[in-house]
Amino acid sequence: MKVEFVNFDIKGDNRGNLIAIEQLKNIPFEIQRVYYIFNTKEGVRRGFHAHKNLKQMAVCLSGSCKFLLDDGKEKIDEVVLDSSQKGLLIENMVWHEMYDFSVDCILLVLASEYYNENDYIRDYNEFLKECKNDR
Ligand code: T46
Repeated sequence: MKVEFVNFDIKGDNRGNLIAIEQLKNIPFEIQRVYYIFNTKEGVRRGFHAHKNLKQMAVCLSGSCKFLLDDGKEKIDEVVLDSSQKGLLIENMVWHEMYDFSVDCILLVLASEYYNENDYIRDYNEFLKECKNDR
């Protein structure tokens, strides 16, 4: 599985930095929803699901966290997100878990669809079955 990062251009000057995020420009989908995860307690692991259709871009605006990514064929245990200049693309049908959140972590997520619980696959065996059906 290819881990796809997008590097955002910094519009920096002597006052500091600015990054602009634009749908279908540096984000490869139309953005319907934005959410962010912060104040995550020590030792917490989140996620444990895949999405049937949703595509997402995760950006760690502050601090750091790690992702586990699994496309049903290959599992990558540790993808580190520790830069506000870098987005991690999470395609649909990728099982993901997030862990090792630093206390100051603010994880911004841009999503291609509105929130829809029916889009979640929360059972790992069901996820593997769906992956096989897709092939
Ligand atoms: C994902 C990873 C990276 C809403 O009401 N609206 C929303 O847009 C979202 C994302 C969540 N919620 C509610 C549903 C739960 O009651 O917020 C609560 C926490 O959501 P969840 O347990 O799904 O959080 P994570 O961290 O396990 O997963 C989230 C996203 O839900 C998911 O799509 O890919 O972050």
